[in-house]
Amino acid sequence: MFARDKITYTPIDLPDRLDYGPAESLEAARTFYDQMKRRHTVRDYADAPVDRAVIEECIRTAGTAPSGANHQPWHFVAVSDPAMKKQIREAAEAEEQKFYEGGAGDEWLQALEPIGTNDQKPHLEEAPWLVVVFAQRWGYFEDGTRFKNYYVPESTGFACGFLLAAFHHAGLVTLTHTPNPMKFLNGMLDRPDSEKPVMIVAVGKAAKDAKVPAVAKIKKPLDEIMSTKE
Ligand code: IYR
Repeated sequence: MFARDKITYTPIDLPDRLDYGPAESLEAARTFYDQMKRRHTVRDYADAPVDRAVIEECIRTAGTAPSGANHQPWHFVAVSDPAMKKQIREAAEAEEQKFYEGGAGDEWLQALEPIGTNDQKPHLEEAPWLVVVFAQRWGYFEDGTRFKNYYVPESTGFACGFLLAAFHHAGLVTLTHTPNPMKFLNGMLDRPDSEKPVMIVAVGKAAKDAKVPAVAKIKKPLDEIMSTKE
């Protein structure tokens, strides 16, 4: 367990400094953009295994994300057991049926039409791994007393972003899935009540004939997402 109560502020020299000049910075920024713009959310998975070691390294990367007071309020459950994936699929589809039958409301369903989603989630069984991300609303000291976590949704959001980027960098594709409610995942995956499931990330190799919705290629131009005050 993370022994937070014994930690006091001790400044150390910034490790791992990258002393890029402006040209190198621009080159690195462009290279990374070029890499990240090739990430797509994919629902069609190849019937091919992915080594657990790859999943572990990507979750390690997610664990480097910044977090409120460095409490790292997250836990990742990596599931490859076919029986458990089937159970997760069935529970998720039961929730999604209610959503798509009208629970979502007309406006939401209309917004999803170009994405082509429905209540069927075969990828939850077909992807070789599901990584279920839990947010820890509070933690425990070694003596069992509780400590508060801060900026929990923001922190887990950062970790999820790092996770998706890491999987993409490793040549894998992902689908973020958020059935609502997701409480069934606590019981299924033996996680305590202090944790809230935030996302199921299906991950694997893309199927040969994988499709993505055309609309997913339309990204807002820079002048729409950025303004400057210089
Ligand atoms: N959770 C549902 C619905 C859904 C909602 C949004 I917002 C999306 O961008 C995609 C799907 C589902 O997974 O189908």
